[in-house]
Amino acid sequence: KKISIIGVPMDLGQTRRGVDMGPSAIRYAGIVERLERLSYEIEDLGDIEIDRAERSDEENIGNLRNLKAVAEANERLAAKVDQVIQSGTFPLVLGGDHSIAIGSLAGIGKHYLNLGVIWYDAHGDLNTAETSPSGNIHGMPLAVSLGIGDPRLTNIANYTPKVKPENIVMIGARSLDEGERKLIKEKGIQVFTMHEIDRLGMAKVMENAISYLQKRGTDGVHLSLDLDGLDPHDAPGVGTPVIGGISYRESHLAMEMLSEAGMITSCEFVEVNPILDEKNKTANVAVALMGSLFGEKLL
Ligand code: DIR
Ligand code: MN
Ligand code: MN
Ligand code: MN
Repeated sequence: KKISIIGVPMDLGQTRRGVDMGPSAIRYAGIVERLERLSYEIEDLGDIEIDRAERSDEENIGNLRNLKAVAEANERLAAKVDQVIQSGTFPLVLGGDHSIAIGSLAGIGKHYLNLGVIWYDAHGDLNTAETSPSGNIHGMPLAVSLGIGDPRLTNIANYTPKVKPENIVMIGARSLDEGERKLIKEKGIQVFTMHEIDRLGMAKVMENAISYLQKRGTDGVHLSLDLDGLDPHDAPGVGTPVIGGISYRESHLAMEMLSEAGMITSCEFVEVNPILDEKNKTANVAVALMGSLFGEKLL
């Protein structure tokens, strides 16, 4: 059992500074020790290089902020993730803003015939340059991975799409833009919004999510966990907090159920912003959730 950690100090996919320090904050919160205690062998591959000098107005191409630098970093991330999977170890990617899911999925997708994706997030991340209210690429990675968007993003690692719409499950959505809602309906994406979590409870939602992906016959499942999926009370250190989110306890239950299902083959934890945080609370939450995901038990 070996896990390879890849840090991605990316903040160019949005405008709040500080999320580039997410990987450090998560390391300082003790991720390596936490997973070693579960008797994994941990290899920390360090950070992907981000060309932060590219942050300038000339880099906003159409409605795509910092397009070139985001695309280049994601190419590097895709190559690294690809390498990790080839070597037979589990890729654990630490963000950075959510635009890095483009590179993670580009590196992962080619290794599976029928990849599943769990998108744990307050948002849909299904925007394109045309539908985005912000121009922020961190609001676009799921659309990009479906092959929808600018070719400089959708063609990263030289293939597209990375995942099929019917193999995606979204959990925790409570802030969706109009174009995102349209895409969800058009593509038939499975969404468990906060309404379903309130109504059915997290246990039932996770049972349904897991059995949905099993019935789809997925041969691997990537977990993309945006810390803003949690309620800002439990995870305050995020750039786009949305009130009324998933609780700390519900999130632990979700991770424990994924661990029991034994279905997760890669994951990323993104949007931890230490500048906006309270004494590294959000990075600590991220590490605690990774503990549950990788099999920690109370007894
Ligand atoms: C918004 C915010 N939907 C956008 N998206 C965020 O800019 O596209 N995703 N924060 O995590
Ligand atoms: Mn997100
Ligand atoms: Mn989000
Ligand atoms: Mn969004």
